[in-house]
Amino acid sequence: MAHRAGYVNIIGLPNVGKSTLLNVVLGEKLVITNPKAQTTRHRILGILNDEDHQLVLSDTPGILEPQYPLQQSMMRAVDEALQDADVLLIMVEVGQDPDNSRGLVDRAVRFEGPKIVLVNKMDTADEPSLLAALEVWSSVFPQAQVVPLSALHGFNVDALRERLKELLPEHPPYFPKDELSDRNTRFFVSEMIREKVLAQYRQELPYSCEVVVNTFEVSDALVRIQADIMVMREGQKGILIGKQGSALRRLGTAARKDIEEFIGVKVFLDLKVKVDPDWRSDKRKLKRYGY
Ligand SMILES: Nc1nc2c(ncn2[C@@H]2O[C@H](COP(=O)(O)OP(=O)(O)OP(=O)(O)O)[C@@H](O)[C@H]2O)c(=O)[nH]1
Ligand SMILES: [Mg+2]
Repeated sequence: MAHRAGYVNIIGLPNVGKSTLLNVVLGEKLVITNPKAQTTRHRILGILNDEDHQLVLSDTPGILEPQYPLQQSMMRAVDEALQDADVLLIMVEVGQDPDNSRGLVDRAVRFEGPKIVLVNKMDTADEPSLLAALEVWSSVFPQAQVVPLSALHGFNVDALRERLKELLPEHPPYFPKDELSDRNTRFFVSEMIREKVLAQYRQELPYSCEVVVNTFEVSDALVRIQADIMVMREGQKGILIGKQGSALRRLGTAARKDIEEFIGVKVFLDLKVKVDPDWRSDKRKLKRYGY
């Protein structure tokens, strides 16, 4: 059998379940997910390999109207994913109104290759609203297959994975067959720390944070990691650290456990909080942080 390989890129509004889908298709918790919108800030590849297939899935940031340079970079990541997709997965959630999804619809209609609309979170809807959603999205994208899905509960995921393999073009692998992502361990470590910031703090604080891993040293059966959490204001630094450092300690413990599980060795994690008022808008800094 000829080898099949290709890029399957997931786009959608914030918080519809794109990252959850990438993880469940891979069968591995690779990317971070959270009930807050704008969890994903980069395009991240997750690679599913078997003997005859290489499915290169792209997670992307949720589509929004950018307000500052970080968000502009996030939208560039989306537009890049539209350029190289072999198959486009357009993810929406039950109850989403196409009229309030212009950024998504306008981008997706221009894509000429095979596309599938995934109506996610079907577990939250009754049958009439699910049927109505399928009908609405079929009229927006008459060329696309429209399928209901629950990424969280795995409903329809196996069928989707098999369908995607069929849609892949004949092509040799793009990446070594033992690779799971284009991103390195440091990247995933910084994301795991950021996930705990999203989980532990409210309102705009997570949106003002960036995590930078400065050192990652392997010594015997231990990895020593030093990372900075960047915030935009002094007040945010105080909140992040908490009374006598209690909040930061809780964050560090939670992040360390996830990192240990991810890399499979004991971790010593040293977190520092720094104030940098303009990291989200300074193009040079954004570049340094990988945006
Ligand atoms: N009920 C239900 N919740 C889901 C489903 N899929 C994802 N979620 C939840 O929706 C929230 C957002 O999921 P994410 O995967 O982070 O969404 P995203 O589209 O990647 O979000 P951004 O990165 O912010 O654009 C999380 O709380 C998920 O657990 C689903 O099928 N059903
Ligand atoms: Mg995401």
